[in-house]
Amino acid sequence: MDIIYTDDHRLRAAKTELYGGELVPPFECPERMDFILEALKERPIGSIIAPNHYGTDIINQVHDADYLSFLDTAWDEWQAAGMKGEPIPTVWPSRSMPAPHIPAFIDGKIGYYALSSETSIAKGTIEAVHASAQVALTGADHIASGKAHHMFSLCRPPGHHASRDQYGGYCFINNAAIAAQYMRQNGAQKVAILDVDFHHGNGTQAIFYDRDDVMFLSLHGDPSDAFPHFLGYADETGYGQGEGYNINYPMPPNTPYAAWVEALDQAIASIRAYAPDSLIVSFGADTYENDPISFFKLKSDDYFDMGARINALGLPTLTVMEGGYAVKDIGINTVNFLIGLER
Ligand code: SP5
Ligand code: ZN
Repeated sequence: MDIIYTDDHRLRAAKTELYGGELVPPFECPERMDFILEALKERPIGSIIAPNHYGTDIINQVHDADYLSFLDTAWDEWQAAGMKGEPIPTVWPSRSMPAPHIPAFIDGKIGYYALSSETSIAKGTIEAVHASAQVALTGADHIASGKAHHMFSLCRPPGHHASRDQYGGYCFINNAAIAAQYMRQNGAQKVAILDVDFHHGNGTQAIFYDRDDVMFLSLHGDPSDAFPHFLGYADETGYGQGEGYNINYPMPPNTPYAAWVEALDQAIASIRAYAPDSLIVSFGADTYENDPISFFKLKSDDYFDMGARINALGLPTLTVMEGGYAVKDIGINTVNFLIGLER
């Protein structure tokens, strides 16, 4: 399996994350990629190739134009307003203030377009975000054109928390969603997205919630106990045409692989019944027992089995990198998954 990767992710180097009431160095850091590249060097599974450039057409189909232009200028506007730290929202259009107007000043805009406050925007963020999107589109192209049966888009920043018009959870452009949209426009009638990151893929769910041409399935920490808290419950099953094409598997703290894999097998059975032309896996290594911000108990060897079970579907499969913050083991766990996928 070849790997799409670019060093441009390093342009995303925020200094701060709001965590536990303090500003700490971001969990979602450039070193995550270094450990994955290192593990791929020790156990090579294919060539590492640079992304192609597909422009912004597909991105514009998935995200709103006003949101994308906000991302383009957020850092500059924050700077121009004389703020000292990194852009973090402090006010939202909450239940008592629905938002018929998009404010002009950056403090208001950032609250409008953010779904959470841990994710600082920084100088270079938007460049890295667009590079990550091209990494996803390149992987989608290799699968859609039939050039490859398996492909790994080593995206950073991740994407699954980003919706049509909101960023957060370390995500800005939804890489898996644009990959799915690309595949739909290039031969695939039906695409399934299986999200195995520890966190619910709220952005991906929201983007495809009313569609039956892209099925979304997510295994994750119960949102009652875990980020993103407000989406990812089992009773969210899709809307309109999309009814029945969204499936959530929330699981409690300390879930071990033995229990997690029962949900995986159910998800795999639903994907098989849907019979998509291709599969996208939103892969996060934050299900790992030592992840610093998550609460599942998967062990490194479990990732082989996870990959092998998904591969048994026999579908052309694009794996897109999402989260994983136990940095020193993220490479081992990710490469274990990729090796399992080719078993
Ligand atoms: C892509 C991805 O994995 N994004 C995750 C974003 C999570 N951000 C909020 C984390 C809040 C964690 N609180 C955990 C308390 C653990 N003691
Ligand atoms: Zn995650």
